[in-house]
Amino acid sequence: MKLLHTADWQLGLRLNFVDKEVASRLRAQRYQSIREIARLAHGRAVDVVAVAGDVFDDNSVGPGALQQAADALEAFGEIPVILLPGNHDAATPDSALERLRPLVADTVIIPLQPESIELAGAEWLLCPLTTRHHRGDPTDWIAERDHDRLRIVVAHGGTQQFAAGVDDINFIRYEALLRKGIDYVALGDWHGTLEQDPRVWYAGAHEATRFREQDPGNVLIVELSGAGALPIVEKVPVASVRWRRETFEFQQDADVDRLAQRLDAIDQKSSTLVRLELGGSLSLEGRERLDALLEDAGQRLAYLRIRDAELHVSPTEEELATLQGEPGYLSRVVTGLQEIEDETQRSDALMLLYRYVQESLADQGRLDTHR
Ligand SMILES: [Mn+2]
Repeated sequence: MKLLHTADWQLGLRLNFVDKEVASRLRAQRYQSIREIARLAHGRAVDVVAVAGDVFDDNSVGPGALQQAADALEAFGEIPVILLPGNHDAATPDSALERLRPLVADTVIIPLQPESIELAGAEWLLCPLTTRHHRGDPTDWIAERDHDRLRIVVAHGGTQQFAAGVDDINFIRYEALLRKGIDYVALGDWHGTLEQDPRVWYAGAHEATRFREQDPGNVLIVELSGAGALPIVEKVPVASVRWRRETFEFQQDADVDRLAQRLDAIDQKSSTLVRLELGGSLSLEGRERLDALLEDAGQRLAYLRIRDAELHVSPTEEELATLQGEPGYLSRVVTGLQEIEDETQRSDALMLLYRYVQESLADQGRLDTHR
């Protein structure tokens, strides 16, 4: 038996922090990647595709999103596809998956209640969430093994106790579950690919949804040779949108050029989101060049998030001399600014003054040429 395990497609994801036009392009990409998954499923001759919850990002998705999902699902043809309701698309009265059902073929299986079904010679134990926050273990209805066929669980929820007190919501006690005689547990909820146990895996989101995720963008091809045998699990990357985290430290102004080269080396910029963490220090002029560079990069990348709280400006002697000019009011201002203790505030204030002085010098130049 060969299974393609995927999860957390989060179709309809809004991506509110991204420019509107880009966000709609990235949303479309989530459907397009489903067609890639279907191509892989046919190429590897898988018997069943299981999507372990959060097919939709939200139950409130409209008819357009439902139709796009239905159209993408056509690509699986005769291969059975299980779409499990997760916490984002729980089988509540407003269930998006329930509304999807009339739009898709009979080969698409949408369990709205916990149930055991026979498919491709195996028993499938489907554990949909029927409420967003299920108090308890969504797999606890599963009985002990009483046959020699494969037993595969498809469920959505957490397996690690992150904080005391909240760990009983959608919480899967996988060790107890495995003791009931389970060959493979296909999980969703955690957006990175993660092996919890040789028989218990998170496939992760097929396309990332945020920068913090660890190793998203894959699906799993799972081979199960028979009841009791350990599964052979292969991770296959499918994402077409990249989310990159970069850090960069400035020691001198010339480093701005190094950063420019590094940003330029990113391929497929229009479908790459970058979170850039900056540190170190630059002169006022260096910071000005950096800002121009970042503005340009931000327009060419799908999205650029800048974290620069640890980047400070330290004016050169020349810059200070230019700012201070003749002894007088401005000179006293600059001296005052340099005494600001908070590094971020001092940097911001000096940059502001620097830009003001640059602009006023430029105006002066324009006036001079008109004379
Ligand atoms: Mn999810």
